[in-house]
Amino acid sequence: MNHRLVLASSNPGKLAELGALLEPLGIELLAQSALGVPAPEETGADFAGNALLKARHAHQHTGLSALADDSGLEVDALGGAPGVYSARYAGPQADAQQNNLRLLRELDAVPRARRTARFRCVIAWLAPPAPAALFEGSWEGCIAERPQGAGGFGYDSLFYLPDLGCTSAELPAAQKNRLSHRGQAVAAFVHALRQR
Ligand code: ITT
Repeated sequence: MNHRLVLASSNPGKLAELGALLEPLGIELLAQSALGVPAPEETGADFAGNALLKARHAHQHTGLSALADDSGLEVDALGGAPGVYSARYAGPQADAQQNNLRLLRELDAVPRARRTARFRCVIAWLAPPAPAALFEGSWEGCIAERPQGAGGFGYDSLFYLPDLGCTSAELPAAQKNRLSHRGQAVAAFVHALRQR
């Protein structure tokens, strides 16, 4: 395959994972920041709305086909929070460590059996004149009582995978990419790209 896409993300963790998944397939990703595209305000009501908004914004600024990833963590005991607010759970300028601390605080009194959660990812692909297309993935786990592991980004050090006996921050990058919400959404996107 030989495709060039602007990647509508400013998150270095996502850029690294999407690059590792797509570049070996001959899909060249240009980070929107390298093309001077500012990050848009994420005003969508759900992951799909935000993914579409980001893809449209990057396409409008560059004229290139665009790919966007909107993702986040849904915790059952918190009614699905932080959800679309995952990146700014502890405030608009919060970093991953502050978000993780807030998550641990919110779950302080919640026992292990009720700490179930999932990562969700929606990828939007906009390559006019075709209509925008959406691809989804989700990854089940639970929230650990303390951080473990240094890989990945965001909430990975708290996302415990009972079947594997470790957090997603303890997985080699390639294994996380094979299993993750993002890896699943990318696989569906690649399948659709091959059909076009
Ligand atoms: P862009 O919008 O620029 O892509 P963002 O970080 O603002 O970057 P989102 O609004 O989609 O992106 O928020 C996603 C957040 O969800 C991210 O910042 C992490 O906190 C969390 N997240 C998503 N995927 C994750 C993963 O694979 N591992 C850990 N945390 C993840």
